[in-house]
Amino acid sequence: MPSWLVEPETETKHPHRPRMRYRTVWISDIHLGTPGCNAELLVDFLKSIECETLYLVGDIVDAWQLKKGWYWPPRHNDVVRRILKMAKRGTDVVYVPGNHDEIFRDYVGLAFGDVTIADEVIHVTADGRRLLVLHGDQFDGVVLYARWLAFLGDSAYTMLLKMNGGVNAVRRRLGLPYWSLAAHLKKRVKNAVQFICRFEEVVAHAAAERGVDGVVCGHIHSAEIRQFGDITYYNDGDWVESCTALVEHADGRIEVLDWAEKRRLEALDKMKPAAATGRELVTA
Ligand SMILES: [Mn+2]
Repeated sequence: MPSWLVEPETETKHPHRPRMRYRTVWISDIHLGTPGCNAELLVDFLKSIECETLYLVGDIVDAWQLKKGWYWPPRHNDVVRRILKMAKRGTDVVYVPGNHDEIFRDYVGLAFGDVTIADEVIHVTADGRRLLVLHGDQFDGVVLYARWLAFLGDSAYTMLLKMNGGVNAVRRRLGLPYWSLAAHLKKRVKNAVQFICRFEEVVAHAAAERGVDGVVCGHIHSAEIRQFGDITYYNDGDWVESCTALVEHADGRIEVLDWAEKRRLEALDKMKPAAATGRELVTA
């Protein structure tokens, strides 16, 4: 076992703070190995929760960026160590790789210690709904050519889905940078909103075809809960731009948790004089 796994963690603030309990937690698009990753906030979040199942919904490690130039500060170890600690303490940790960590897709079906790796999973909520859990990059090609596909039909749709994975596998072998729809669209900001809408529709459509009640994904860094007919679309957001997670309560209720916002509000609250918030009366 590498030494950094057994060494004590770098920070031990709030050792006795009570943890928030959830049945399930979904996080994705952490992008460890890049300066954009909000590792401190994520460790703070993971230390604040307890859950039966933790889904890592892809792009946890950014292998494409690491290949370009190594970037791995100690706080990125803290994230990995915290997740492994949760797994060791009994949380069922399921890792569903994404496009930036697709190297792990070669290990689907295997378990690393207490962490299971799967390409996609069906999660059953406490109220009995079946949710398809996958990263979401599988649909990039479909989203890009959605308008054409309306004319070309289902076989073209299936072909595009297969091609999407193939294209990047070949690019990886040739040492070319990763091609992503998200990056492609960032250059054309005007289309970003339209793209997000279309992505949500395409994913919900795929879920409907699979006969599930809903779908949980990440990939587009945009946390959301939306209803498309009978299908509920859930996106857990990211830990680069927004610092969000999806949480399932004991009764099956699922909500987006905006951790950065929550911490911001708490900090603001502390700055207010006690009389103004009425806090004295509440705690006295
Ligand atoms: Mn992705």
